[in-house]
Amino acid sequence: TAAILLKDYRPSDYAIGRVHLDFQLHETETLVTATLSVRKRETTVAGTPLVLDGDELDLVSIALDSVSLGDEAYSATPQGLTVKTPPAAPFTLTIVTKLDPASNTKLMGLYRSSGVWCTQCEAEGFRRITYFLDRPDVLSVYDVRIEAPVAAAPVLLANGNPTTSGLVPDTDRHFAVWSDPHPKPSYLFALVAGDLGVVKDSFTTMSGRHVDLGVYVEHGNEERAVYAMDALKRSMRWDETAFGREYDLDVFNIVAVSDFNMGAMENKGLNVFNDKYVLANPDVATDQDYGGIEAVIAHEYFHNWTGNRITCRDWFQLCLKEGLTVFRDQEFTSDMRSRPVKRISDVRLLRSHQFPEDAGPLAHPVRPEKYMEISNFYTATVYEKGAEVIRALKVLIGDEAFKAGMDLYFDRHDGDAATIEQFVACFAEASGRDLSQFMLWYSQAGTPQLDIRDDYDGDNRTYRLTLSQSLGPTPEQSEKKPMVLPVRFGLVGPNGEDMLYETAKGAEVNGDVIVVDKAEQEIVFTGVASRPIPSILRNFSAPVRPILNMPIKDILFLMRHDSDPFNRWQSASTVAMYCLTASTEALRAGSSATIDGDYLAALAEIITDDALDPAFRALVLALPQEADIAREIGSNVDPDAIAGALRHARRTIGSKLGPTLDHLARFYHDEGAYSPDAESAGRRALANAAQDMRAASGNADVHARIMEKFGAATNMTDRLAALVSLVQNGASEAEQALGDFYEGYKSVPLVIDKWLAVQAARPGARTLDEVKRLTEHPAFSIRNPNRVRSLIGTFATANLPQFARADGAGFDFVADKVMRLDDINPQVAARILVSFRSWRNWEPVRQGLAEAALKRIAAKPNLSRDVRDIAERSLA
Ligand code: HT7
Ligand code: ZN
Repeated sequence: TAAILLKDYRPSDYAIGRVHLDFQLHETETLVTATLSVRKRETTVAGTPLVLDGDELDLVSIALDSVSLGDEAYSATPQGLTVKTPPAAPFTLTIVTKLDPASNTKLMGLYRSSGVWCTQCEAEGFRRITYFLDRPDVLSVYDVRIEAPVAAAPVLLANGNPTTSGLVPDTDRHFAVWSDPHPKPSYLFALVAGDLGVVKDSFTTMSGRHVDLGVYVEHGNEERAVYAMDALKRSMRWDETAFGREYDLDVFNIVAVSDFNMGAMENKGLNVFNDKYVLANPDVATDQDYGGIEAVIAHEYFHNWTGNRITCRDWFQLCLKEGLTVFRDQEFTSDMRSRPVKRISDVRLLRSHQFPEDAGPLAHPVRPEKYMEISNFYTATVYEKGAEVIRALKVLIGDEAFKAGMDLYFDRHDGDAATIEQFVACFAEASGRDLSQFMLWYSQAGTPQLDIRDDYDGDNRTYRLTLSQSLGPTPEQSEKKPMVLPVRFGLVGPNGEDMLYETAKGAEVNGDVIVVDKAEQEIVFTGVASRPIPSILRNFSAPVRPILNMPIKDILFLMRHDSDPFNRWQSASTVAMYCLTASTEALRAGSSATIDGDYLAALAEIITDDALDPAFRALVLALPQEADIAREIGSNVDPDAIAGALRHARRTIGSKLGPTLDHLARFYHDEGAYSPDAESAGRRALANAAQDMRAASGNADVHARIMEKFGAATNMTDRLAALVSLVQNGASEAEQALGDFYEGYKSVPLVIDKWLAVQAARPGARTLDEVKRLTEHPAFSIRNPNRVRSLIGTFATANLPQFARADGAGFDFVADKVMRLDDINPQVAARILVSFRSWRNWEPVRQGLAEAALKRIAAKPNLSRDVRDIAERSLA
């Protein structure tokens, strides 16, 4: 199959103004009758064939203006339908297709999950339901009639507002009709039919519109949907106050399903969710789960404006809705919780997921220009870097102009299928700034490196800051141009406060932002009383990789004193990384690991500083992970040496700061009733981080104490934290705890996911056999994406020493599973395969083994387009 190119975009020849869909749902098969109002576009030559997309479709009949089409008038395959010479005047096309949702294991189109009929149409799933112009720039008004057995599907839902419903006389069936007045692309279509429980509520919008809200879940889970409902109402209010955006239908429904390829889907008025992002109570959900639910509920709701009312012209513009909606959900969480803690968490996620993507064979621009399979472009680059680019734009033009630009965008493009150029033009207009160089953020792949050097001249009281940017080659992009980097900064004086200066020359400096837009810039500050320590890239103002060239003692100073919480955390992380990479090198050279005493002292100071938010302190205590260290080292990576260095650092901190950690674990351990709010979650995070570091000391009494806490825990956050500490730190109680956990939660699949993940991440050579055994466990199913991600995904991404074993057995296991999954669910298979992407960074033996595994996958007969695309790009 040929690649799709952005430069080949052209509008469709035909428009489809109205769509009427009739679904006849039966246990054995489903008949779909699609009645399409088709109109030739003005510029289309009369008689131009109408070419509709399909995917594995079975055509039953086709009629044009109610007259059956003869064989000579059309051609149809499972992959498409062409009406050879359509009339020049508007016409109606009636297409009947037959589907078998129960055998749809790809979970795209119409499928069944635990007996519930549900759909997933983004990006190209609608074409698995009926033949259509399945592209985001074809906007239609939909009416949907669903007919199903009353017993199997008492609940019948679709997009828009409900109109009529009733029993079908003389049958065991009923029907419901839904109408969505807002023109939408086919990827936002949704239908759900099943026997579901519901939590109902309502919301009054800022203009007084009454909206009925429903969260549908499996019977018995209603109480676990209450938090999701609360998050929904908070999201609706926040979008009104923060962005002036109001909801626009009479109902808003959310349905939780247990088989889902991604996190959730923003279908108009009918969001469908992976149940992981809906269901929560303190017994089964952790603080992290509550945070995830709040963020994903908000994200999908915010799509109503950024994605649904203003959609994408084509899939290359995916970041138009995803980057912007991630930015919006990040802002929501920052307002609901702690802004600095959210910023640090988001940057950690960006570094762990997006930086490796940008540095490897799968690198692509935030707006790609070419794809083989669009499902493979729902990436951290499109989502997370896409959000970072918008955040950088806000820093560059300022809050006021950013707000004016957003208002202009909503005003001007409501109802459009828009492009990134149109989006950025709104900010150029609102700010009066030429943003053509800024557009490079959308077209150049890779993470820019920002090299920082400085020099202080005491005699003249001048301080010189030299900032140079560079961007290495990425696939199909060898030459790069300098970008616009808004660099937030401060010059930190000896008392820890920011110093004043008289003038700054050599670059545009707006308040505390330096605008770097050339390959190298020297900024000269005058009137600087003494040598400052530069605090650069405060709040991570642009998605770049800073190279500090600073002595450790200066970074330690920032760790203790920087007024910017992000850079305080960053400095702690930089020093820890320095120690860990040095130790890794030492271990490989046959000497021993060490840890800087000054770092230990600064760490102790921060974690015991009661003036600081406990959640922030927990983040400072969380050391870089194995994958972070591997990324920092970059090439010739030996994961065993990294694991050794990390073990040593944790063991040293765990014993040297023993009493401090014990105190924190005790003091911040909450005995009261559980509340998922950010402050309580922060206290638990600090207590559990301290407990975990303490457990790393290997002290048997500590392990015994944690085992007690495991048994006595009154919420899942503390129980899981104890289990992880026991298993990760090789406690003799680990086996018992794992067994108890399984017995306690075997009826709750989402908790079993945690049980699977803890075992997949377990250190030690026995883990691979254990993971293999677990793939045969009754709790595991290769058909359920959550189970697959928890067991196989965790093994491949969160257990580097075992995934990248020196004997290649870890690579082989994951490759085997990818090939098996390829026949069942190619999207999930391709996502798991992405874990190989940094294979060229391993030391030569592992590199060879990983390459062989990738080649074995690439050679599999009937490989899906999804997996082929990832395998081939990884090997290129
Ligand atoms: N917009 C949604 C994307 C999505 C998706 C994409 C491909 C295959 C399955 C999928 N399920 C959901 C999710 C979001 O970003 O909001
Ligand atoms: Zn999204």
